[in-house]
Amino acid sequence: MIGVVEFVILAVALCAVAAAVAAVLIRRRRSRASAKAAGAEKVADLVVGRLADKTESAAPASARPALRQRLSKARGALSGPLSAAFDRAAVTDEAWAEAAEALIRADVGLASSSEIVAAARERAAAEGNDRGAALAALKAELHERLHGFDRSLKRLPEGAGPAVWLFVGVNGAGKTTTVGKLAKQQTDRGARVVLAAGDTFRAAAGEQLAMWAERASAHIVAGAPGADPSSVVHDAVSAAAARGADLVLADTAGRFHTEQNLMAELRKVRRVADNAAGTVTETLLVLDAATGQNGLAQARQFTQAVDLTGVVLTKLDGSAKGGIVVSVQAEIGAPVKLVGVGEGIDDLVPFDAAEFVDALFD
Ligand SMILES: Nc1nc2c(ncn2[C@@H]2O[C@H](COP(=O)(O)OP(=O)(O)OP(=O)(O)O)[C@@H](O)[C@H]2O)c(=O)[nH]1
Ligand SMILES: [Mg+2]
Repeated sequence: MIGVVEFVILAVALCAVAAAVAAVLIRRRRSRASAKAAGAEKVADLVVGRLADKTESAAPASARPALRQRLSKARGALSGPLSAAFDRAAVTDEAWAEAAEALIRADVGLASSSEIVAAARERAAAEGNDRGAALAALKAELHERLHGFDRSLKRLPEGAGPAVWLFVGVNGAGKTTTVGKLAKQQTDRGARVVLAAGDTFRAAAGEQLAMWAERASAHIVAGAPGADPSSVVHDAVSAAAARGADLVLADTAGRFHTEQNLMAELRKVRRVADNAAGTVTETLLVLDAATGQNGLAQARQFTQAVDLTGVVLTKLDGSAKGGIVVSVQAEIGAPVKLVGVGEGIDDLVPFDAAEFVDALFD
């Protein structure tokens, strides 16, 4: 038997133990709650971070990478070797030979590269003949060969019927994508645009163009698979005239440039487009910048068939061969009018010689 005193002592001890256990439990819960709060804060940071990333990726066109960034591969291929060539105590014959090699590697072409180096040597000699003078002379000579061309895309005066811009080129060069991007740019400027799905050769080509038409808010005229492309283009031009549209952008099928059928077909498309209610004011060769010297062979074939008015050089964003701008212009006598620098709808920009040369060198 325990007495009253012992009972009271036991009760007090039990209470003390219970209070201690309770205190420990409360402390633990508090620390878990504060850890949770800290975790929540971290999550919030991440979300804000991700939202910030999103905002950046959805930035307006003006905030997108400049041409210089898009041409980083081409710049690396040219400015690196040129800088190395003149990284010597004196500007030697060997340095100029290396410069010529760098230009040839960048696809400027053999003849143009030799001419540019010869002219740059003279220019640099008159300017002190040091590294700075040599690089500045090369840049100036490159610019000299590119500037001064009329690179505008011709439209017709109001009421003169629709202007037709015809896009030709080999498989996968970027014709359909270019038509889509350009349609968007033109409708954004208030032009009434009709797309002609002149590629009836590939089953999915019409659907691909229809998607671009939707994005660009342009009207599209397509034919049945296998239909005569010139009849589709004829219908598109008639529809454009009937609607009072300003512009018909005509996509065509891409096949090998050596195929006689394609060239005959393109000639017919061009003739029909010109004879209908519209006038062909641009015949643009769409050329993949990565095709290099083979691209020049293509350019020759197409210009014989359809009399090119200009070139759209696509995929310049992924190509080290920026020099093709010089050689293609020298080869066909028509300038590069537009360059493709990505797959997005806004990634087609007018070619600007000064901006281009700056982007390659600086
Ligand atoms: N990186 C990059 N890709 C591009 C550019 N232009 C087109 N492309 C891509 O190149 C591929 C072929 O483009 P298309 O427009 O289908 O080429 P196409 O000349 O119409 O091809 P065919 O109809 O088969 O003759 C697509 O994946 C495009 O997204 C560009 O400037 N840069
Ligand atoms: Mg196509």
